[in-house]
Amino acid sequence: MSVVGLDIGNENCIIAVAKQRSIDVLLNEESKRETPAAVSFGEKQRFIGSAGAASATMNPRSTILQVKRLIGRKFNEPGLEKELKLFPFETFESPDGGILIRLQFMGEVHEFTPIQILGMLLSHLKQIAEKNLEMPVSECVIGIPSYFTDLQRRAYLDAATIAGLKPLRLLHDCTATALGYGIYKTDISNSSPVYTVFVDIGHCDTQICIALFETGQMKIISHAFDCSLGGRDFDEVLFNHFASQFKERYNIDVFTNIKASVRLRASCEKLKKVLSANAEAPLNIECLMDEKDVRGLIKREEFEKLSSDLLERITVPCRKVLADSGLTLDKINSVELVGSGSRIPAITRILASIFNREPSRTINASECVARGCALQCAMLSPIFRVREYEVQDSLPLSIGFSSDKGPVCTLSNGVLFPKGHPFPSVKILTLHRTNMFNMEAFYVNSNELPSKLSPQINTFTIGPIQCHTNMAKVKVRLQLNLHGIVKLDSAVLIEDQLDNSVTTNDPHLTSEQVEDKSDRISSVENIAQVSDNSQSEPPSCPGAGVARRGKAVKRLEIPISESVCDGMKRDEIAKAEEKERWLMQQDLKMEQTKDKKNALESYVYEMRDKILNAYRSFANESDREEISRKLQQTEDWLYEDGMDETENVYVEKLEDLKKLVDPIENRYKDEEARVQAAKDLLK
Ligand code: ATP
Ligand code: K
Ligand code: MG
Repeated sequence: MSVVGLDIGNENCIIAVAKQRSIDVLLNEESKRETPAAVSFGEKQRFIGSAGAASATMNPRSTILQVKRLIGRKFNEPGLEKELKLFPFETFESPDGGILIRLQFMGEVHEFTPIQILGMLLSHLKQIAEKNLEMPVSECVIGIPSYFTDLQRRAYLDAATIAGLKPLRLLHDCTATALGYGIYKTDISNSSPVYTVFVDIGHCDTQICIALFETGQMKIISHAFDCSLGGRDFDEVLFNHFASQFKERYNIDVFTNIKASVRLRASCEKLKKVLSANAEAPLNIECLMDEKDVRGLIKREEFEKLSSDLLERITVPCRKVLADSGLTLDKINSVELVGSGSRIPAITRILASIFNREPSRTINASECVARGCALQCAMLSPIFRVREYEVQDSLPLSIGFSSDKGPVCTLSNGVLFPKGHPFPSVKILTLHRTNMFNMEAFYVNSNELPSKLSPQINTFTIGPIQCHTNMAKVKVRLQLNLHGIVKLDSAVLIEDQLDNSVTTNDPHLTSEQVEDKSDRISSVENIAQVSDNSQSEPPSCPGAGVARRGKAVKRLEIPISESVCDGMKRDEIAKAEEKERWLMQQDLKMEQTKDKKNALESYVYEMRDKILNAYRSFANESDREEISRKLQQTEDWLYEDGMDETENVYVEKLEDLKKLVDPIENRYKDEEARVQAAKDLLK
């Protein structure tokens, strides 16, 4: 069993693995630690990761980048249109209002959901890990942005299923970073708690959290974010600057040309990186558009002036995370800066002024999320022993419950899990119901939600209820699980035949009102940090009755069902899995074909040399001529008609050549062996 942590970035993905004594980052097929989050569809196969990024400029319309941005989002969401315009690939609305990506693949039009594309990326990372570790990989922990909604979290799990992965936890990026930081920090004494701010600026977003470290544990105090502020936005500033400049200077409109836009954006990103280390940076692109070469230059100062709005925006989540934590600045022990988007020097300056101290860069800025995830995976995995260390996350978005009769009376106004609530956690609600009913989970403050996503989470149906008295209680067990997903664990009917305390004969008094009177506080049991199996209540098993003998209390499991808004249905997932298997098969076939073609090519080169040198004396002139001619023929064929053949054709060609060469090769080898034997004798 493997213990793997995955950081799926909008730009780069990292795979970390927990070993006995360390957390290692795995290298991809190009021996790189970062794998681009790119899925490209070629004429005959897909190219994913490094190979995918390599075809991004050649094949922009069939190369999907930043798919993470599209997960769980609605096509008509406010603000999304602007974002979709930045992508060179085609998107449109799916029948259920989601996003579909349409592209050209193997000479046909294909449509994929963002979840499917994410599944492909995950599957590629899985393959890299399996190759490295030489064993199957399925258990993992995957980093997610803290602002992800329930739907987006479920989408990640679906993508993982499609890829054949089993996430033990979806872990907030910042929490992963904080965990990796805290567990190795040995200077945390019993007496003084340590508060650290983690700022992660990635390609598309900014996430911030404040963590409290004490001996043997870490608690996240608050999360804040700007879900559309990252390195990409700084690239865009440069892109707009140069595109406008080139319009005037060269009379070309890059905005209207997909390929030119892709190339200019890529150059602007490089330029931005150069500006992080230099006071000015040049831009040169050959033949950008209308066969014109372009040149430009920008000073760091000017870049900072152009990005002043973006820089100002970074202060907003910083202030929020502090306000939500209830801490004053003097309580903060350090500010840790991670995410490669944070390498812009002006960002450090801004953060220093807000937090009143120089941010530190003691953590590996690009690998910390994956490393933290691998560590969490090790902690959750039964096969691994990790030092006792408690991790408690904080809910970033308030979750409420309502039932058919309006908000469920809990803390206030239907909020069951308020923002900042520790999780995982379980709550048991006691409701006075005698008939089947629905409960709905929703995000309470839609203004907390990124880009005004739908506040709906899902609907639970509880019932039918076979109730014999009018004083029955229904105990509903709700869980905010390790992934931050809301689950209805079970519903139990409790008929207490002796207890008359909640009896009411007033037919106008509804059960909700009864509950209001008697259960306002006591009806919500808070069970923080409960693992799944530590509860005494039996797992839900529809219809199964549990009667406690000797007591006049009857407990009966009530059937429950859940309908998730806009989630993938089981058969849709199965279909996607099948498609993914087919695509993998296709890729594999092409890879094997390439291998066979390469084998033939190298054989030709090797034998051409050998036949003139090593094998020369083992073949007569006419054989040599015949073989040389055949080798030349094959080489010519490889560059012309044989450029793009099937696997079998290459195998057959190689066999044909071998038939000619093998007898000679065998004579040579026999002679070699004889010589060696003679040498051995003389020793
Ligand atoms: P996200 O967290 O948004 O999903 P990600 O994890 O892939 O994305 P990172 O790898 O943390 O993002 O950061 C990528 C961003 O960092 C890109 O915008 C890239 O241009 C930027 N970047 C990388 N190196 C530098 C540098 N030296 N100076 C400025 N920006 C940089
Ligand atoms: K990353
Ligand atoms: Mg990131």
